[in-house]
Amino acid sequence: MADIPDSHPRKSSLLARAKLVQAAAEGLLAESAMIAHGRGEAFDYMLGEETSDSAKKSIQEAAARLLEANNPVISMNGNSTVLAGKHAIRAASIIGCPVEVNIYYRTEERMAKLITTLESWKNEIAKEDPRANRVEILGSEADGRIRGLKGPRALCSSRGIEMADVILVPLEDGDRCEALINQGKQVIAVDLNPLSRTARMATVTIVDEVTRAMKTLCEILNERPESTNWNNKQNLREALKIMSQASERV
Ligand code: PTJ
Repeated sequence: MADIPDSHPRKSSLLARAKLVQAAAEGLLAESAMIAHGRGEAFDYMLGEETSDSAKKSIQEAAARLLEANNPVISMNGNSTVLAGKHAIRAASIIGCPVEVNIYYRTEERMAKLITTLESWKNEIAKEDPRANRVEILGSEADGRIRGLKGPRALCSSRGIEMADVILVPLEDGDRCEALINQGKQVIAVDLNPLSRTARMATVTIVDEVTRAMKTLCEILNERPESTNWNNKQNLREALKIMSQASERV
């Protein structure tokens, strides 16, 4: 990994890029992963590359809903696994839920590599926190279906996404988010673009960079918050307001 001094103002952004470049070379990512990440970076610039107060509130709501759920699950794709896979396992250890690898551009090779990566991080984390031993990494048995979708995008685990009532899906696509909502599930999305279809369709949208959001989620889960009467439109408007105030930083 690149040797970047701590004083470099763009250190975390450069480290994230280096991780993605390495993961792409190892075959973990979709071909368009970098395009998606670049779009995210542009929105993050507008946010000042920090977790806003309104994003913190959405993370609190997400934590509460995951803790109150009967069958919660954390769904991970290529980018989110590489950037925040360890935090996902830590969060799942606290919630007591599985992590499911579920990717948009599905190949059996990528599925296997992502599952192996998460399994090895799980074993590492379990040395400090034995609760991680109980976190199941699902995805290899595609024995469930997301109704309303066709082809490989509909595949999921019957013990994960198919039976879940609350799903945390970082970097989801709009169609799948809509299909999950249509099945009466609560979808918690992490998406830096507050105008994406996913952001607008989700029950709770965390407009924040996935690494920061998942780290903050782990901290907030330990505070055991309670859910509220959440207004997601208002939440998205607050994110857009922060972005529109970026002109004040010029
Ligand atoms: O691993 P796969 O096969 O599931 O494919 C993953 C990608 C990301 C390539 C696929 O899901 C995709 O094409 O995604 P989109 O439709 O480009 O959407 C990605 C969304 O995530 C965009 O709205 C971005 O703004 C947002 N985004 C990108 N990077 C980050 C992010 N949001 C939070 N944190 C990020 N680091």
